[in-house]
Parts: sequence; structure tokens; C-alpha cells
Amino acid sequence: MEGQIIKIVSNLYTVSSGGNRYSCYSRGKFRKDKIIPQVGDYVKFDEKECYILEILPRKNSLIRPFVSNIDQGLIVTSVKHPDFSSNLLDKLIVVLEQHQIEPILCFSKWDLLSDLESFEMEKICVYYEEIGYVVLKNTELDRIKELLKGKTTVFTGQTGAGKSSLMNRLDSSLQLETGEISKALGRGKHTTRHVELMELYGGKVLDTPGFSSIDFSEISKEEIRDAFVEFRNYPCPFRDCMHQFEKECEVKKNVENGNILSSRYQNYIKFLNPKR
Ligand SMILES: Nc1nc2c(ncn2[C@@H]2O[C@H](COP(=O)(O)OP(=O)(O)OP(=O)(O)O)[C@@H](O)[C@H]2O)c(=O)[nH]1
Ligand SMILES: [Mg+2]
Ligand SMILES: [Zn+2]
Repeated sequence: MEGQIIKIVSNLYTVSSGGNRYSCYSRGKFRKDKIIPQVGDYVKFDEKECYILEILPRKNSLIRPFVSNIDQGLIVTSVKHPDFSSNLLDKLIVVLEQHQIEPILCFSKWDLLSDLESFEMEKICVYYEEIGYVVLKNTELDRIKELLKGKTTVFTGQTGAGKSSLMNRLDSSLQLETGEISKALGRGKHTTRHVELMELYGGKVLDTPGFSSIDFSEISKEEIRDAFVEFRNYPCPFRDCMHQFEKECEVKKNVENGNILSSRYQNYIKFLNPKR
């Protein structure tokens, strides 16, 4: 039979198949071949002997969190408390784009903004929408449910942004632990620790501990550049332009004239030069 690994606890693998769950062990062979089964893996398994026989080719594979075959990433981004961080949002978009995971931008905590603040925030949202991303608020539950159908979705975003709260509102039976964020530090402590795919609205979702530190060391500069999707709208005379030191750069021109959001370009330069 074929199924998808939805949970791993030490050497016990929970495989979901046709609406049923099977507890399986893995074969010694995997260890010998240095294959480490991941949550998200599609597998062939023997339902009688309860063994995983084979791991099917992966569409993608992440290290942190340790999961595979993710279709889309719902980036929960708080607009306040913790304060909106364009840097973190753009970082998560880069990481998802690098792994061919479709980013969905979900902004939380609008209720904490003043009218003026939400006016400013809306402008930023419109920009991300215009460059091609699905942008929504964490109150738009029906839209979110619709997007989850038939997909494996990772919920990601800063700790305390409201990922687990949102999942609980989508399905109250999940009863995920949520955390009151520490007011003194202005940031939450991680309340989500283990990795499990949960079935939700005809799809599968994964709540991850907030990515607190993302390592760019495994991403090439070209991959970072290509993850800023709107740059492609402004072809430069020099084909492999990094949009940094080059003269006659269309991207830089369009940052200056306001077509490209300046925070996006600034974050791009920061990601290219992580030590500065
Ligand atoms: N005001 C307000 N508070 C929210 C909203 N969404 C979540 N919260 C609160 O924010 C806090 C953190 O929410 P969690 O759901 O635990 O955050 P998380 O993203 O799962 O955090 P980690 O598991 O640590 O990564 C909780 O106290 C929630 O009640 C929102 O839209 N508005
Ligand atoms: Mg959580
Ligand atoms: Zn350029």
C-alpha cells in the first residue's frame, strides 16, 4: 500500500493511507543506505507486517523543520506584538521559494493596530499581492480552508505570531498549545516542539516551531536573487546581474522610482551579505 508519513516518534512511523492510520517500523536497510524517513514522505508499506518498504521520490525536503513534500507554506506574520518584520517575512519567502514551496502570506493581529497603522500595513500587503502572492488575514478562515484542500501545507512564521491559534480556530479538535507571549521580551517562547502532519479540510497541515534562526549558508546568492520574484519583471542589460554593484541595473532603477518596495531590496542586499 501507499501512504504518507504523518508522524514519527523515535522509530515508530504513523502512516496515513485512505483515511486510515497505520503504525509502522522502518527497515534497517534505510539506515544502511543513510535514508532518514521524514514526516511528509510518501511511502510504500506492508500493512500486515507494519513495515515501511520504500520511500518514494521527494518533491522537496527541508532540514528545519525536518519534513518533505510540502506544497505550500502559510507564513503567519504578525503586524504587531511581535512587531511586523519585513526582514523575517522576506527571509521565509526566500526559504520557501528555494524549496519550490508556494508561499501564502497570512497576516495576524490586525486588531492590535490603530487605523493609521493598518492603513500603512495595507499598502505593504497590496505590494505582496501585486507581485503574485496570495495575501490574507488570519480572520479569513473560509479562504484559508479553501487553500488547504488537497495540499500539504506548512504553517510557519515567527514565534508568537499565532500559527497554533489559527490552526485551533480552523479546527477546535486540534487543541494545539498556544502561548501567551512574553511582554517583557516582546517575543514568545516556543510552545510548539514536535513535528506532525494533521489532516485538515481535505489537506494536511504542519505546525512548526517558529523558525527563529534561518541559515542562509546553504543558499547560493543566485538562489536568493531568484527568490525575489518581482525582480524578474525588470530585466537588466547584464543577464546575470546581481542588482548590487552593477551599473545600468533595471532593478535598482525601479527601487528608486518606487516600483519595487525599498524594504524588499534592502532585505535582499542584507541576505546577500549576511555578515555585514
Ligand atoms: N490580538 C491577537 N492575538 C493573537 C492573534 N492570533 C494569536 N494571538 C495570540 O498570540 C499568542 C501566540 O499565539 P500562538 O498561536 O501560540 O503562536 P505560535 O505562532 O504558534 O507560536 P510558536 O508556537 O511559539 O511558534 C497567543 O496568546 C494568542 O492568543 C490575533 O489575531 N490577535
Ligand atoms: Mg505554536
Ligand atoms: Zn540588475
